[in-house]
Amino acid sequence: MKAIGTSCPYCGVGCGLLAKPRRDGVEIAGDPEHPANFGRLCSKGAALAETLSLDERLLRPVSDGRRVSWDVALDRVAATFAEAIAAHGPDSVAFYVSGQLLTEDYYVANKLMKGFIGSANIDSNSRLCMASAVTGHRRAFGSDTVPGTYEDLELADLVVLVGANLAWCHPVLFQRLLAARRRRGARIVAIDPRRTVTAEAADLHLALAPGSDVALFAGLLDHLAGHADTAYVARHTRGSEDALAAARAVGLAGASAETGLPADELAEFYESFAATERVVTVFSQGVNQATTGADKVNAILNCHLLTGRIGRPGAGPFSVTGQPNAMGGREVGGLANMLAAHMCLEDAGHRRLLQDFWQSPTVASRPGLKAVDLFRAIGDGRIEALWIMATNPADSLPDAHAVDAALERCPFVVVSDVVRHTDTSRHADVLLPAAAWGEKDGTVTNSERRISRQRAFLPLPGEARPDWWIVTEVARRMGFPGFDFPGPAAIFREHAALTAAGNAGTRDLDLGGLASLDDAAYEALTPVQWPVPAAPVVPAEKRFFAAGGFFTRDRRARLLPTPTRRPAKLADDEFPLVLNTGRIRDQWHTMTRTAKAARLAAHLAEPFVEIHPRDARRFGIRPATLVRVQSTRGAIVVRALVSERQRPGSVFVPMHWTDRFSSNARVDSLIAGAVDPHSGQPELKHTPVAIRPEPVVWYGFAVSARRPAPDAALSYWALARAAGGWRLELAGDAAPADWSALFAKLCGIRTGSAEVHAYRDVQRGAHRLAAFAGHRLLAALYVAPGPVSVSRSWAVAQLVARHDQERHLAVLAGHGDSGMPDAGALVCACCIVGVRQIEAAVLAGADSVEAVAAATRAGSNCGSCRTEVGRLIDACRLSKAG
Ligand SMILES: Nc1nc2c(c(=O)[nH]1)N[C@H]1C(S)=C(S)[C@@H](COP(=O)(O)OP(=O)(O)OC[C@H]3O[C@@H](n4cnc5c(=O)[nH]c(N)nc54)[C@H](O)[C@@H]3O)O[C@H]1N2
Ligand SMILES: Nc1nc2c(c(=O)[nH]1)N[C@H]1C(S)=C(S)[C@@H](COP(=O)(O)OP(=O)(O)OC[C@H]3O[C@@H](n4cnc5c(=O)[nH]c(N)nc54)[C@H](O)[C@@H]3O)O[C@H]1N2
Ligand code: SF4
Ligand SMILES: [Mo]
Repeated sequence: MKAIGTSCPYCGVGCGLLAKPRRDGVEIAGDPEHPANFGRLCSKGAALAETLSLDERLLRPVSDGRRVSWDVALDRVAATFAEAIAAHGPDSVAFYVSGQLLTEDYYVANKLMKGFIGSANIDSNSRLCMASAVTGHRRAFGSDTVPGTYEDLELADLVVLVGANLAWCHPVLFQRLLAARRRRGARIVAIDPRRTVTAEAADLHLALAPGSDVALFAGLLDHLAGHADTAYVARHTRGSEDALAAARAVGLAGASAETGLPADELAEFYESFAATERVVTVFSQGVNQATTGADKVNAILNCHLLTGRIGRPGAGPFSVTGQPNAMGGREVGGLANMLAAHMCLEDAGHRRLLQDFWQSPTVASRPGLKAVDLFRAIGDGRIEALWIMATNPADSLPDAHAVDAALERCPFVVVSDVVRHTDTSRHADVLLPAAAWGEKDGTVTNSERRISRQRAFLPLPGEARPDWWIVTEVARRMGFPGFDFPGPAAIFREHAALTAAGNAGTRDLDLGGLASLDDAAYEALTPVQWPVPAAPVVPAEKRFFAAGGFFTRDRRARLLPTPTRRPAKLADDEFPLVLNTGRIRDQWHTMTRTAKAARLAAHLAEPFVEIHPRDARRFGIRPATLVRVQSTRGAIVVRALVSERQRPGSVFVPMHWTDRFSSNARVDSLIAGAVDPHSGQPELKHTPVAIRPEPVVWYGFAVSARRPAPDAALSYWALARAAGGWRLELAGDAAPADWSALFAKLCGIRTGSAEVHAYRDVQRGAHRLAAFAGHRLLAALYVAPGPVSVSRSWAVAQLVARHDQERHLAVLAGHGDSGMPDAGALVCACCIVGVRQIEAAVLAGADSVEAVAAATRAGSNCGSCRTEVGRLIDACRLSKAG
């Protein structure tokens, strides 16, 4: 069969893929022609084929826990929303949507809420992600415009990465940047409190105090006062005097005091910025997710505006988007304070234009509730009906326990998802089965404003339906005209036409040139960067603002004074450490899809807290033991990862683990949910916490062919896929009366159908049990008083090995004496290469990342692990030297 061109459902880099359905599955490869990735993929993209199975999928509508037909489910949703609106008004209902919807899905959801229900209560998980960037852009440019393109990262001589762990979160873009640096030499500066893999690859790492970015960039602006592009500033901007005055009050000394960075380190950065024409500043969640997020953004934009370094090849500020369609969501206005097509809610002319275009009874004129406030309103009983689409707020919103309580209290909760069981769907009255990636059609827009098609290459399974269809069916059942779309192409045409309506160069987003695509042209659409006006006067510009032309009334940009402010809550005696949260390389958000791929679980298989050795000593925490992390809002229990890369005084916990995969590791249950006053984006990277050892008396590790059923009586558990089955970490605060009974219950071993071997070392307090059915290992459990030292990859390999009597004993012994080499913890997820294999290659003489790649293939595909490989080479050298 022919390969079908589509795009990746994960990050905002928006890589193009080729999907080739085969008899035994689907083959996924990078699309060599796609201008985002030119054929490259990262570990998550490369593992997509392993996430497509239908197990755990939601395939039928469910109402009050029972399977129902689509008609019954849709009628109930439409009737309940209509009743709530009739009884309590349009603001008594809300949609909470996602940057993972396709543009067409998003467009109809926004149209229904703002144009027909008549409320602006539609907000998105983009509030947790891009809101501060949107606010910063609109305050400075008069529009939510990302001026540059990916190519700029390759053309720049200085790339500043602020609060962006690009190596793990935008891996293909990072690989493009590193390749360009190798080719033509460029300097990379990373600004992040942690020494991330990105920071390690940088030429300079500024490990600033958490939350101090405004001061750092105010100091830079002050330094740049003598390097301004005076012509650009005079012709195209306003506000530089006030911004510079505020920056002068900070200065180098203030920046050094606030960031905790030595003045000479800062000065080195400031001078290289001042001396380099081609500078790109890339920023992400270390900037946006803060109560000072919008000001951080403007502090960065100020520096580029003052020097006129914007919209030119290799120069500009660059907000990278997280989700595959964060940008598309902003285009259709899917946030509570925006209208469709980059129009403004506050602008009566825009509202009139929209109402005329939609022929709708109304258009919302007041901003709706932003995500965090929306869930507070739900908790207070102010929302009668809520519809959640393509997001998992019980895990990803701050104050997660309060979110649970709010969802329980809400009279009517609808969830559209692709997965049957999530922490959010457990609160739903109605569950609607959405078509997943690979089954649905539409468009997404990536970080560089490039619109790409997602195409179906699989049939719709069960009764799953695309999100746009679900929304339009409900709209029609509510009696609204304007939702009779035969398919996504027709929705896209309407969206494109709206962006051009009454535009005439007054709005940045103009897709007029795509408004009359027929179905065949839509089907064949190749990646295209906007703007795409109907009649381009000059050859379409790839970048914005090199010659001004901002979207404020006077067409000038604004520099804003950004006085420094501290985060909402600082560490104190009771909560002495600052909790930072974020992502790991191989998982996507709440793991509903990436957790299906065994190789993605092999990199980091457990929730953890990264702690600096000094803090670990101070709080009595030994490596690999369990730690309780406590805040004013809640507590979680996770594994200690003691590491020099962490900043003393701060700890880091990944955002990914949910109640589906661990006993108690939802990090958002610790976060209070203070928001930026301008953007409404919550402070997700700065929560005061306390840590202490979790009192457990035994630790366990199990592998099992069947999905284990961990028990609430355990102090801790974490579950992950493994080749041929599952792996489970566990721990308890009291020894069970009967280890065999615990083992049988955990791993579903039925007496009589399995041969169980047990081994006990009373002196060491160790227990080992293994169950076999003939040549097959069903499950094995290793228990010790401290963290279990059995090699995980070896144990996992036993699940698919053939076993005879002798090897039964080897399994119990917990080591492979049968010639099966132990690969160690996985480093390269693309080519499945472990730590031990890399160490062996280094000992055999491979002394560079390239040599290791030649010997083991590690790092030869997406390259995301190359920094880790480099670190291993250094470590081996050190240990050889020592
Ligand atoms: N593997 C993977 N990739 C992803 C995702 C995923 O789930 N997994 N999700 C996607 C999404 S939706 C998003 S939004 C992006 C996010 O991409 P990133 O923003 O790069 O990722 P994060 O890990 O959330 O945070 C980035 C960094 O901000 C740092 N930071 C914390 N506080 C501060 C501070 O005060 N100042 C500065 N300068 N830095 C700080 C953190 O230490 C962290 O290293 O990733 C996208 N890509
Ligand atoms: N502490 C902390 N919290 C954070 C962050 C952080 O850095 N730290 N980051 C924040 C950010 S930037 C983001 S973007 C959010 C992400 O947080 P979420 O959006 O909550 O995370 P996901 O796991 O991506 O949730 C997507 C859901 O949609 C479902 N889904 C997948 N495809 C489809 C589809 O086609 N249709 C439908 N209807 N459903 C689908 C998935 O199964 C899943 O349940 O988390 C935020 N929360
Ligand atoms: S970098 Fe990776 S996750 Fe992001 S779009 Fe490309 S393949 Fe997908
Ligand atoms: Mo995000």
